[in-house]
Amino acid sequence: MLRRINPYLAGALLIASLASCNPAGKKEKQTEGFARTAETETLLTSLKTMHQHGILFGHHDAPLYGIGWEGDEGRSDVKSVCGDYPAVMSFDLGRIELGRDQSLDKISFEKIREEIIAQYNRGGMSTISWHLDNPVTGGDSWDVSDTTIVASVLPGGANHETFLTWLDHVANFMHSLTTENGVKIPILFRPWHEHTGSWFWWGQNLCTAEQYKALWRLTYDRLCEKKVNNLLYAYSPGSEPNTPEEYLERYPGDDIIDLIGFDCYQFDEAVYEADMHKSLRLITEIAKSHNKALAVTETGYEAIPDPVWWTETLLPILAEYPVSYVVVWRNARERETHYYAPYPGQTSAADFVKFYNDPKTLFANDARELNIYSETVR
Ligand code: BMA
Repeated sequence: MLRRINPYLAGALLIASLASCNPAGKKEKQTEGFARTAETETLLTSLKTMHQHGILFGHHDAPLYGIGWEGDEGRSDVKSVCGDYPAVMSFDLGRIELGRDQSLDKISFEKIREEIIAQYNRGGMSTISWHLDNPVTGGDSWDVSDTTIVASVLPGGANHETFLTWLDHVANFMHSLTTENGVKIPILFRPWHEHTGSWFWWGQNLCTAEQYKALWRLTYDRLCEKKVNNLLYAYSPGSEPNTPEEYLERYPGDDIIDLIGFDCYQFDEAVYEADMHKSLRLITEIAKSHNKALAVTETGYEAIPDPVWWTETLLPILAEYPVSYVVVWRNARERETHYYAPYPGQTSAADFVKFYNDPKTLFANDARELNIYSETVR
């Protein structure tokens, strides 16, 4: 937890954030007069320098539901345990592409929009993933019955036009994320994740590297064309890559990607620790040479059976690297053991309070204190 900001550090950060907003810094993302909002650029600077303060803690679907509850106003399992909201909230847009009102996890997109606005107003940030349906079979993201899906949505493919309408639903949602004063809320968008495995229709064995990169380019270009100017973009493979070459094999390009990360879950502790260190070493090196922010975009230990997992497994690993944030996955109210954050009375709850009290971890109040969207204050 951050208790106070070092004034020397604050000065250095101010200079860093001003530098990032000069025209040269912005040039990367300018496509014919189109530029991202100043708050979005500042959030990127904040993420790049966040490790000097600590690690933002995040939880997927945090304010929407938890163990034994759904839709309660102002509630989050993390907050019930430690008294503060996560600094990062992760949400998913799966099924928005179909024009539906509810996500694949049966949450209304209107509610997600409200919670993203609330999270911004309390000084925290939001990231969005997209478990979209399979556009050919009508199955879900995990329908890997066909290896021609990615090719079919690219220019010239049979489903290209339909897919553009899917991207437009995403664009409309991103545009709708504005405060009552009309401020566009910056979002870290994380589509096409875990592609180094083969469980999603955009995965490793389901398309070529060129097709995967073209899918990213199409996504990015369409959203730019629709003037979506409040997005940062995250590249988020699994922990499969062992070398920089493997990690970058399907990397869409420095002009698209702002933050690099990976998804990695604990099953066996020794394997988890080895994979986390390997992947963190890799992205630390790549983030430095490519000037990107870095994060652990998804992690966790399902049902957290280890009472000291937070302070004896997760935190010691993260503390060795310049990580901006870490997100643990959702506390599903509909799948009994599918939860990744503690709730009151859960085995690891006391250890989570210790984790929260550690100066290295940052929650929503810390994010507000750090003013992650405002260069003048930073
Ligand atoms: C997965 C699981 C699914 C869920 C999906 C999107 O990892 O939690 O139950 O539908 O994420 O949130």
